[in-house]
Amino acid sequence: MVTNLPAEAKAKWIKVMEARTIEEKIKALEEFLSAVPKHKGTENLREWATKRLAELREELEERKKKSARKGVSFFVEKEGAAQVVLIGLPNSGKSLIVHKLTGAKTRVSEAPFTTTFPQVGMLKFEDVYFQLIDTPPIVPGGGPFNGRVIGLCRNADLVMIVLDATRDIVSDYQALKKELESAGILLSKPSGRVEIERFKTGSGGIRVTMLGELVGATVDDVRKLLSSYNIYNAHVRIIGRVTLDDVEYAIFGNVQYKPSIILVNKIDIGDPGQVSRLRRIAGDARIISVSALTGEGLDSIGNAIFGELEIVRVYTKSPTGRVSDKPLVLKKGSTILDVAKRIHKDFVEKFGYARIWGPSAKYPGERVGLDHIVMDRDIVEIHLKE
Ligand SMILES: Nc1nc2c(ncn2[C@@H]2O[C@H](COP(=O)(O)OP(=O)(O)O)[C@@H](O)[C@H]2O)c(=O)[nH]1
Ligand SMILES: [Mg+2]
Repeated sequence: MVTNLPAEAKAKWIKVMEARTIEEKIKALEEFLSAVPKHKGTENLREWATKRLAELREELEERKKKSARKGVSFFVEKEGAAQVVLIGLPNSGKSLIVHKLTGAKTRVSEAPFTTTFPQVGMLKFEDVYFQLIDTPPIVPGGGPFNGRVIGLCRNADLVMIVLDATRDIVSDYQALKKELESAGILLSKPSGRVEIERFKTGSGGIRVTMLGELVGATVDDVRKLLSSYNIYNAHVRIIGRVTLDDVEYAIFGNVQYKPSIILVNKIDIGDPGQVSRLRRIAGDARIISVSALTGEGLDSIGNAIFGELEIVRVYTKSPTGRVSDKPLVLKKGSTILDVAKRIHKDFVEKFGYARIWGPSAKYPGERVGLDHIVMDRDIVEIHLKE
């Protein structure tokens, strides 16, 4: 159901979009929320806006503390091939898992809420590193760290959900999933996606590119919806199957898909029989049974992360022959153009041709252009124009 917001609320949302500082954003969001009428159609939106407000307030607190040098920041700068955030209820074993996988000195304890700050470690997988982040617990329905931990998830490349096999893993998983979803983080791939690129100036109007289909709505409906939010110049991309609701959510920018992996921990003492029940409700999420205590199952985590991230490794080779031993890590579907950009900003302009060895090459040393799609373990040699 489209939210059917009154013009007043839409005008307030425009203020939210225009807010520059975090303080302005908080104030604008508060005013927006009070202008949103309470009915079934706005329920998700109100819940999302309330959570976003809580996150922003916590972030503001965080910044104040930081500037007063009283505390450590929750934000973690990305390092390595990907950032993976481990989340879970208190005592599920997050800290012990991160310690076992990375050697990081996390705080492990029987007492809940032992971890109060993100703790970072690097997990080596073949020739790449993943950054793992141990976090304070999430408490479904409301806990002191929920907002900030969810903020970490928003920024991460992958979320690892740690469940405790001595508890009811199905209901714990559902509770965590709900907590993330109501904050706009989806764990299952949506059937479609909307991208809205707004232009502040110019008079290009609303351009809609269809890379999929609009279900139960027309392009004209999209235009009308956007103009009701005072958006008159924008490029909208419809990817996959998309409803008018999805377009409205894209205006709010509030839903985002995150790849995830489920770890069923404490399998040494828990009930392994529950895993098949979890599998039935967890869609296509990958589930790994582990014991942080005995080490069982931990070996397969690196490979699972790699597979879930849909990344490829490409090794560059100089025309004189040396192949780099450190790969470039790129999204699946990347091309020679992306490789060239990564090596040097001038490489695209000066690009002549590339030679390629490995899985994507028809024959070793095949000569290819900028649009050639690379595959995992390719070796690429770029030749510049004379
Ligand atoms: N038997 C068993 N105990 C575990 C396992 N993983 C963690 N624990 C214990 O569970 C408690 C909580 O672990 P911790 O890593 O601090 O959990 P966190 O709160 O999620 O970070 C500690 O007493 C751990 O020793 C496991 O796989 N098996
Ligand atoms: Mg912990």
